[in-house]
Amino acid sequence: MSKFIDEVIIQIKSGDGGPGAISFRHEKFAEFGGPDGGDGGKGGDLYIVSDSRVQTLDKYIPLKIYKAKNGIHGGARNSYGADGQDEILKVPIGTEIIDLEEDEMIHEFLKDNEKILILKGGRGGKGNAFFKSSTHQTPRFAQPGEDGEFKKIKLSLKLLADVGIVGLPNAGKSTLLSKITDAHPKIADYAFTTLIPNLGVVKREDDSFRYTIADIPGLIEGASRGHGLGISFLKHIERVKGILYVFDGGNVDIEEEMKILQTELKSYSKSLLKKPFLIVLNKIDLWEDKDFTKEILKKYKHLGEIIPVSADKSINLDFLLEKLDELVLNLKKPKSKKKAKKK
Ligand SMILES: Nc1nc2c(ncn2[C@@H]2O[C@H](COP(=O)(O)OP(=O)(O)OP(=O)(O)O)[C@@H](O)[C@H]2O)c(=O)[nH]1
Ligand SMILES: [Mg+2]
Repeated sequence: MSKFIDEVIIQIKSGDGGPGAISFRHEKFAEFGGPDGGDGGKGGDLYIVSDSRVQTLDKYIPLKIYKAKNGIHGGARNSYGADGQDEILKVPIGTEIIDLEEDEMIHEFLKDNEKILILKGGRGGKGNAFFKSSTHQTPRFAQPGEDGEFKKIKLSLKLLADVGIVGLPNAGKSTLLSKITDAHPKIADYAFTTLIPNLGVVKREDDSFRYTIADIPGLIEGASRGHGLGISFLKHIERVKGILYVFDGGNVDIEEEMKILQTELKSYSKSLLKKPFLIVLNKIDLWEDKDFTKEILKKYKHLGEIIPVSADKSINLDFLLEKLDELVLNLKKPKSKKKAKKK
């Protein structure tokens, strides 16, 4: 899966109603039979449904028209035309539908299997049999079917992850994701290995509790001005409950790096800075001097809770997971708060 399309503009149309029929009964001994033109069928509706088995929007062809079928026209002998078949478009959970003409959001899919009626099919036209009355025995007209509706929409996918991993390139974000979730992202010793977001699931052994983590491309200073890979992928962490800032323990000025990351996050959306976070100091296996870890933790403790780990050598990852559970569940026990105060 190398493609990851998270935005596409398409056109959609519901089916036109089938026209009603104009027809007259031909009876052997009746000079004029009565009108017997049947009604046309209803046009198909257009639905969009969220489906957890769909991961991206890459099956949608930009600007293509996705159509429901038209209703069939009515027939003689009062036969009704068949209704047109509905069209159902499947999208990943986390997709927003935006009406481009009105410039407004139609719907945001936050759950699996939500089925939303976007465009209603046109009504079928009435056949001439419908228009017969005591004063009008032989109507020679029928109703046309009602036109279906049309819209130009944008589908925009924002991943629905509980936690987002943010860091400079090469900090070891993808390595961490591969160790604590079921994901297998590409890992390499150069900047911008990750070009598209990766999503992984953290699972507990008894399957009682699970949550998702998104690993996004590395951020650099000036990303908001288009440097590196830019910041548009930050939309994928807009909805996370918490952020994991990951730092390369080889570069010891965490404060400076944190400032760079937060400046870029802020320029995307201030709300990202309001989310709870943990700081992960990665690659501590590279340090010979174990006291160095203590020193660093003390020096930067004003930045927030720092968890030293080695993603590559799996050091301290269980502790990190415990902290992540707390972050996600927001289950900070009062006990641990007291402890923190004593220190
Ligand atoms: N020594 C050591 N190396 C690590 C550790 N974690 C990751 N690395 C190495 O650091 C390099 C970068 O790792 P990635 O996981 O690709 O880093 P990333 O932050 O995802 O990088 P981008 O996707 O480019 O932003 C790779 O060579 C990893 O093997 C660690 O705990 N210790
Ligand atoms: Mg990566």
